[in-house]
Amino acid sequence: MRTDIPQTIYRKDYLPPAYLVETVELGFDLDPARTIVASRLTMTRNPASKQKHIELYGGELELVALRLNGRALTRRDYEINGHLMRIPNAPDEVVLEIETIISPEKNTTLNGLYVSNGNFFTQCEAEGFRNMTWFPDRPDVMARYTVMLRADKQKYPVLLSNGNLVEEGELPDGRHYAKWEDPFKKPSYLFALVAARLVCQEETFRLADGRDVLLQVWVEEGNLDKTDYAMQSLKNSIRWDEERWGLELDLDRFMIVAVGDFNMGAMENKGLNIFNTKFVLANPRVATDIDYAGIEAVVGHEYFHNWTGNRVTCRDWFQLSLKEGLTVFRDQEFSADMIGTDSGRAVTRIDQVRTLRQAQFPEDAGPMSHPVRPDSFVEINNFYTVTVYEKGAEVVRMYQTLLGREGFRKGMDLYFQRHDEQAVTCDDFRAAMADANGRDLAQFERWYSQAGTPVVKAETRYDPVKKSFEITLSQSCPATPGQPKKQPFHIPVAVGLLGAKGNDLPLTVNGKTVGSTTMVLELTKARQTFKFDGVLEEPVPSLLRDFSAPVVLDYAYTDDQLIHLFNHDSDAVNRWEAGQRLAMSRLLRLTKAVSEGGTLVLDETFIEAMRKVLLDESLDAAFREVALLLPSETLIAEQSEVVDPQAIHMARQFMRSAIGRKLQKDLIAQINANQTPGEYSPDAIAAGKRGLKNLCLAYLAAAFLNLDLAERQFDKATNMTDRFSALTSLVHGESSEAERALDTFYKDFEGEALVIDKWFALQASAPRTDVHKVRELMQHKAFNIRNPNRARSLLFSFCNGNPAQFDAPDGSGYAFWTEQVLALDKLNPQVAARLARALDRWRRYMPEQQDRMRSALEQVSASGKLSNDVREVVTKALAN
Ligand code: B3K
Ligand code: ZN
Repeated sequence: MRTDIPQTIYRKDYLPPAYLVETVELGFDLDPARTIVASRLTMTRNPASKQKHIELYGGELELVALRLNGRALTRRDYEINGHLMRIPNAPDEVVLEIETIISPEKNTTLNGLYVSNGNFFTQCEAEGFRNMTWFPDRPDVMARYTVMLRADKQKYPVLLSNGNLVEEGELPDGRHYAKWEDPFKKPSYLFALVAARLVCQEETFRLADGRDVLLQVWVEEGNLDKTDYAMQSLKNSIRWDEERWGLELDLDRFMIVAVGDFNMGAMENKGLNIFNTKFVLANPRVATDIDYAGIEAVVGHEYFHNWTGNRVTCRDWFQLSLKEGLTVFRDQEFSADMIGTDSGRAVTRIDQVRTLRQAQFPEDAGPMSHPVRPDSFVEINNFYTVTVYEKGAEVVRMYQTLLGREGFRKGMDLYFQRHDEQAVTCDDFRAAMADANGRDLAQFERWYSQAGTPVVKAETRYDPVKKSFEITLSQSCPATPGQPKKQPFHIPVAVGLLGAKGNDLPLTVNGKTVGSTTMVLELTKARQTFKFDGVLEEPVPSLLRDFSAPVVLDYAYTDDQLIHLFNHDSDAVNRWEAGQRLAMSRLLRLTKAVSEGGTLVLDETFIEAMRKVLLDESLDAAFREVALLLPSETLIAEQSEVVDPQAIHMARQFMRSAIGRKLQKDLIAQINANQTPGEYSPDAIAAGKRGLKNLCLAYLAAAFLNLDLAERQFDKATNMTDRFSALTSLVHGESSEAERALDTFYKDFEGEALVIDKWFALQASAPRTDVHKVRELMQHKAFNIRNPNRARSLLFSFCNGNPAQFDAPDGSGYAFWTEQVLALDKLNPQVAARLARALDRWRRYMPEQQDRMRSALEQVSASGKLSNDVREVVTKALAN
């Protein structure tokens, strides 16, 4: 851990590498305490560079030997400055041999080579490779790798790396070896090795071109009953990539390995994806519908990286969204296509919008706000954000909205044709889209360079004489750190017009009928007016259909208009959105009433709108569920002028219990109507029914009604979705059975780490759980702060998921946060920095609360020994 002032890296400073690496031969003599890493690099001077020195990066390494073209180098032959080694005056052709010693068992950062439950794993993105050996560890250095692994055969019977296994055999002293060769050039961040005691489910799978490939899912013994869904998802991903994009698996073998200690979801290492167990292991007993959906999405995501990320990679880390935004878009489309129905597709789209608003809009409005392609960073790991991922995916989606599906596919084809096996930029992607379609997408660049969430204000005017309808759109974008003024974006705004009967009106522009009842308006100026003719009645506009751009839409809808849209809009996203607007205006009013000690009332109009959608059998259960879900406390906070977390919580609880009380009969009827007896299946229809049923249960629990239903469901459930939902209702409904149920649940699943994570998370986010209770839970024998999943399940669930308690007026939550950020930072800076972001929005609170939050931030900042990761987050939070 460094204590010096962290250095900021700027995108504008990019220089091509001085040397290119042709081949990398790696040898690992694996030992938890002392692993010897030998590397042999063949390098050539890069004609595109003016620099003369070889530059290598290294972390905490013991350097044992360094030879250049056979000659041992002494300390006078190179300089080391922090993490950078320079070897001056090297010839054009170089063979560099390096030997280092590292101690994987001491590596608690889970970055580089580390030990988890006695097994070896690596994580190299973004800059973990340098924690094993000195290397030009940057994504634009792509090389061919050969890897020799040696380890004790008893303890580590399985030795895996990227590509193909070319040799294996015995060694003296009970050791063995395996040699792997990756036929493709790759950057170092895609390197991986696993040395472990694991078992696998495997299958041969035939690709579209007739080639047979070997697919494997590796897990610890005892988890083989939980690999089917990951395997099925992998096969679906391979097929889908062939069918939708014409992209085929380029290897003979593709492996997924699950590990219990992992900083994020999964990693797309070439041919050897390493996964958090959370996104591999599932059976009906231990996994919920949401877990199943997560596995499908993440298995897809990592697989799709094989083309978008691995075959075509990023020139530098500022271009991260080139691979992440695109790959999220691809996994979103995959999940939608797997459901297959229009309504299922709509629900997945609504989920994406919810995530964006819940997490990305606040990020875009806070101290860590950055463009999709950032201009600078201190610690790149802090930039694996919802902006780079989810907003990045929205940016990619907008190309498709502007160019059409076919046009977008043409752009993708051209992108691969031009850039296969290259390290490129977001501009290259945009150029491929533009050139393949003969379109000028120059202005579209601003989606990459300007941070902040644009606001699109709409004003409309109906002329009953001329039968015309005008929509005037104006755009603005709030200032963000370092960007006081913004230029207009190129924004696709999809619109439709609803008639009085709820039907879509035909659209006519300049005398020509538009072929569809939805039209994409292209807003490129600060203000533009679009005119529709032949509009025979005054319409209700349905604006930003399918959430066609990641913006805030500002339009003065009346309640009547919203109810009309909520009942009729053919665009499911806007139908849902109308309901959210109805709920939000009431939640804000209720919050104000709580703050000011006024009386709380909820109007019948709203209740009736909710009842109507609940009972509308023409709608899928999954849609009815999302339509009935209220905006979260975080979302209400984002819309409040000044955040009062306790008032927000009470207002929302009031609304939930009012729904429970007033719709009691209908909720019970829906619980009965949406049972899913028989064998469990995670498909969208069945999951949708469970989702709706369990939401009904939750509304009743919020009103402290019919808790016997939850009790019975908890005892009788045959799958985790129903069991855990019932448990949640018992805990949130403060049932006298809650404690018993929590105990039973713990005992039943004691050996299932992922289920115990749920057990912690539920308690951490329960309304009654205060900081004392969280501290008590930290003393539980199953709590372990070193395991990221466990830390997230308790600490993050409390700090991010229980605002009314975390933001307790006495500041106890912030004191706890300070302690935990500092404790985690000593072990795992990446995880610590994520937790550090819980105070990002401190400036939006009441002044006294702001003081408490600021002083917590200052306390962390004053700690001398901070990682760059946490340092960057708290410095930005405190900056003016
Ligand atoms: N590319 C990895 C994320 C790596 C995060 C490094 N801090 C997973 C993914 O997006 O697929
Ligand atoms: Zn990714």
